[in-house]
Amino acid sequence: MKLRLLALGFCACTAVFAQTRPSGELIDRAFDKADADHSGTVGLSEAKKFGITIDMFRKADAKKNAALDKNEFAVAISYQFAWANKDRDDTLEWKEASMAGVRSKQIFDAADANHDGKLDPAEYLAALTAQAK
Ligand SMILES: [Ca+2]
Ligand SMILES: [Ca+2]
Ligand SMILES: [Ca+2]
Repeated sequence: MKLRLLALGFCACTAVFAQTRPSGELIDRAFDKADADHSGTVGLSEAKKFGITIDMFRKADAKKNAALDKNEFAVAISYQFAWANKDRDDTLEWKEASMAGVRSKQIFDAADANHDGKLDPAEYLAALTAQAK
């Protein structure tokens, strides 16, 4: 019985995790948009256009080859989210999101899928993807 409860608790956790963390599909879509020249990596100018700051780019560029592969790209996004999330509440309000590269309140509102006035990591990535050319 105790074990079953434990398993239930674990399932609830992973469900929340899956809901708020960007899915692989969301990352794929964002990466494809950010990699404007389809080179398979996101360079610094591509990252800047996507709204990733130089600092976050450098932090995430583990191989130090001035390009982000898909994993590094996801890391850069999560660094930027954590950096902008000054009150550490796991979501970005408009002021925080605007520091994290979300360019307009319209984009912010459109990406706020559950209409709570804040962006969770998945909504944040959706906002960056939506505004990318
Ligand atoms: Ca590229
Ligand atoms: Ca916050
Ligand atoms: Ca939201």
